[in-house]
Amino acid sequence: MELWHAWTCPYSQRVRIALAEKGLSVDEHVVDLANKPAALLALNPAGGVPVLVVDGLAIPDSSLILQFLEDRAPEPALLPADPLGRARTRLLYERITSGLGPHLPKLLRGSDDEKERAGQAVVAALTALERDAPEEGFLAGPFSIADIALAPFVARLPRPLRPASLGLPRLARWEARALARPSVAAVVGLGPRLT
Ligand SMILES: N[C@@H](CCC(=O)N[C@@H](CS)C(=O)NCC(=O)O)C(=O)O
Repeated sequence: MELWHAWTCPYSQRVRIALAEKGLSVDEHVVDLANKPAALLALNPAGGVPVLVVDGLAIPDSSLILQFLEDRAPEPALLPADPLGRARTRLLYERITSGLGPHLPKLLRGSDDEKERAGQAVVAALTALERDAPEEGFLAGPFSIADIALAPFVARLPRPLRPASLGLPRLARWEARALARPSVAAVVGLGPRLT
């Protein structure tokens, strides 16, 4: 398998965390998004990362890649075994992705006005997540794709928008547990900054 990714792209980081959890190795192609190689555009004309290439099939989206990895290597599982638990976990994953994902680029690179509005949206999304966050363990019980979705986003937030600064105690404790997990620490804590 080949993975095209950018070090600081949270969606690429999701895939790298899942690969580490499952003990799978890939040939890595690190992309500078400001200077996309033609080979990436051939695989994904939209030019985005991550892209996982398996036996000639290019899978150009982190959610689809995580689903493929779960099918290819079901153990250790990143989804609960029961259908309802799987549905709950996937709903949480989608809520995290749609609640935070669109705001991060604006928070990091937007105008002052965009930053302000993105910050408010992030506070609203994290405050809503706090209501459902567990006292212990991970977001859906055992470590899962929901934690993999949220950890790279939270790790990129400026300190005033991190759960502890916002007075969200359950999410703050979750953050400490999630970022200390070896697969997460290795991916969100290290690496040259390209984007
Ligand atoms: N829905 C995609 C989103 C991926 C995404 O937004 N990737 C960004 C980098 S973090 C990207 O490649 N943007 C295109 C660009 O910068 O041209 C996924 O989940 O994989």
